[in-house]
Amino acid sequence: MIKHNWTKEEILAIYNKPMMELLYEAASVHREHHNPNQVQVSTLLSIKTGGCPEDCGYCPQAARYHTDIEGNDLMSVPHVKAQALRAKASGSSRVCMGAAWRNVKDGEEFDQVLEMVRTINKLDMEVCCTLGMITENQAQRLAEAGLYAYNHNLDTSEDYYKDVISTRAYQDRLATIGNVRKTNVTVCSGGIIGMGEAVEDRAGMLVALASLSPQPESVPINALVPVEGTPMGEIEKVSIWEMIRMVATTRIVMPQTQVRLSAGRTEMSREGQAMCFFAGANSIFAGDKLLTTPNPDVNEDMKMFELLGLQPMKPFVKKAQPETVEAQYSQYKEQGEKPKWTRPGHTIDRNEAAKAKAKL
Ligand code: SAM
Ligand code: DTB
Ligand code: SF4
Repeated sequence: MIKHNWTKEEILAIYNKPMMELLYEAASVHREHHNPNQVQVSTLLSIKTGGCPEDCGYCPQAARYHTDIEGNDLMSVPHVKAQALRAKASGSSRVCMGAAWRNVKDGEEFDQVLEMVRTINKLDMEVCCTLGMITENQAQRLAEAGLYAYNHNLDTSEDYYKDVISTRAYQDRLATIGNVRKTNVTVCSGGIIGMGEAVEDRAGMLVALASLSPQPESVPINALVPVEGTPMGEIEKVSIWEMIRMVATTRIVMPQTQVRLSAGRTEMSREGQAMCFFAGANSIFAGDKLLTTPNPDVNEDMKMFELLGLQPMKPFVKKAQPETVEAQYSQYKEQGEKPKWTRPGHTIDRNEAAKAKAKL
């Protein structure tokens, strides 16, 4: 039986346990539900980089901040296919395509993304997309193309979200996750630690994720990668112990979920990552780049796997491969909807300061 009604207090009590107790409990839950020697490996691909209209305080792709990233228009389908084949050859079972969009708009670009999904699914790899907010119809069209997972992070607690982003509301995130849930696409939703949030906010995010029914099939735990020019560029990096506590707590409250050790691995030693795997992490992002920031070298990761006796998981172990419906046979046509996603528009001082600095 999966427990969905975790309280913040219960989660905090787990998070703050003596480290050895926490590790023992998390590792025990992990073994009950998963093979502890298997780790799912995903490769990220930024199919549309930079120029995003949102003001997410952590994100180097927000157009309003001045960062050094190189922006790109939407990638072509053959380019994506070539990258997916490379990822497959290096042991990845999943490709996660990210676009710096606020939300998906029906039209040529979305059609091109649907073709990317069809192409990768036909390579017998799990396909994930993270494209911002989507409607139910858009989720259905992605499902029909053969999408395996949709990533849409809650990022932090509902309270702290207001200090991170002013261009959309927590409810919009939950609504998109709800739209994905109406299809057979699995849900990937997690967050970031080290953005200046309190431990209570980490627990608050886990309450929100664990209360979803069913719980997300995967939960990425990112450590903030502070990028110069963003409002969070100067924040001190989070300690490995906090990462281990967060992974272990996530594992305990969401026992069946794939817990993904996500951004921030370049700062972690092998020993630190091994503790995270012991504490229940069973997925990573591989490849020398995340979306715009560095990630450990694939060969180094494979050496780490060998050292720890870990094996990359095969695709479709947890859920069968979806079928791909070709565009001409599609049941779900574009509706040209204009959904009213929220724009709360409150002011976040550090976001405003970073924007003002970028203008100078
Ligand atoms: N635009 C889409 C959205 O926001 O959902 C998809 C791409 S967005 C870059 C995906 C996720 O990357 C964010 O939700 C956030 O959790 C993570 N992310 C972005 N910048 C990060 C950073 N500097 N450090 C850690 N995680 C980050
Ligand atoms: C997730 O939770 N982390 C990934 C993926 N989902 C899309 C993205 C991490 C991005 C880190 C900053 C960058 O490289 O731009
Ligand atoms: Fe845009 Fe996503 Fe970055 Fe926010 S996290 S600025 S929505 S790309």
